[in-house]
Amino acid sequence: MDILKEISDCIVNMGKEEIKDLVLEALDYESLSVEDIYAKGLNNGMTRALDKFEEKEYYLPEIIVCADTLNEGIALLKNKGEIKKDIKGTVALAVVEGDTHEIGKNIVKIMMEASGYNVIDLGVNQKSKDIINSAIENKADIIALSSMMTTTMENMKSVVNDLNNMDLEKYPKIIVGGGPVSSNFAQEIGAHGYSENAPKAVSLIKKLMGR
Ligand code: B12
Repeated sequence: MDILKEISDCIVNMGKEEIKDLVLEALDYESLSVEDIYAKGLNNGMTRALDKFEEKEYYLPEIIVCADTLNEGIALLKNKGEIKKDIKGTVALAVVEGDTHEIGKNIVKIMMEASGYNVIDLGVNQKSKDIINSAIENKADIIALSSMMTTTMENMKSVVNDLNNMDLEKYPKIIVGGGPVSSNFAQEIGAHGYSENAPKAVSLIKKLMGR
């Protein structure tokens, strides 16, 4: 079988143990380029895995292992040269002020990076002004906010209001997520979107960015 197809299948099949040998075979025996291995092998596999999630064939635990497998492959390629990724956009990702729950935010980050977005991870317990300043500095297309507590989700509203009160040429779009957050809440505070989990967050930003 074509080695690039084998790499792509390995991501879809969560072959965390096998991916290293396949990528090394593609590099050392087949002398394929880093770009082809990334685009036609690794990235192709992750896109197929995310399609399976959309079709409800895969759930979050499978997607996390697929992304781990992808990252093992990417780590090997990084040692061999620059990967020319087609960066689809920049996302400034933060957990809002008062909240230090970071597991969900980290999964969202893995998924967005695996799908070709440049993620500026601002960390947890972030003040509105710091989130907005970093987003502007990094020319973010999207500000993605996470909160796991009813007591901190209100701080998402401050980010929306503070951003709207600024005089900018181009405004990043704001998306929100986390345990207590809902689509109604997102609408109420004037955010541009909500999703209940990380793979759907990727579809959401794709939609908001028109790609
Ligand atoms: C793990 C955990 C902790 C860990 C956090 C470890 C860490 N490094 O993150 C520790 C032990 C430190 C902790 C501390 C506290 N916790 Co706590 N914690 C939890 C727990 C058990 C799981 C949260 C979690 O990680 N879920 C798994 C992730 C994967 O899910 P997720 O975050 O929802 O993320 C997914 C989606 O929501 C979405 N998503 C997430 N973010 C975003 C962002 C965007 C933009 C999008 C689109 C999508 C998206 O995608 C993610 C992946 O699919 C929950 C209870 C529960 N079962 O939910 C309580 C819970 C959140 N904690 C709670 C509380 C009260 C606290 C403490 C105040 C406890 C205390 N008295 O000290 C402190 C708070 C500290 C602080 N200031 O933040 C309460 C909150 C109640 C409330 N008010 O709403 C909960 C609900 C427990 C409860 N039933 O009472 N906690």
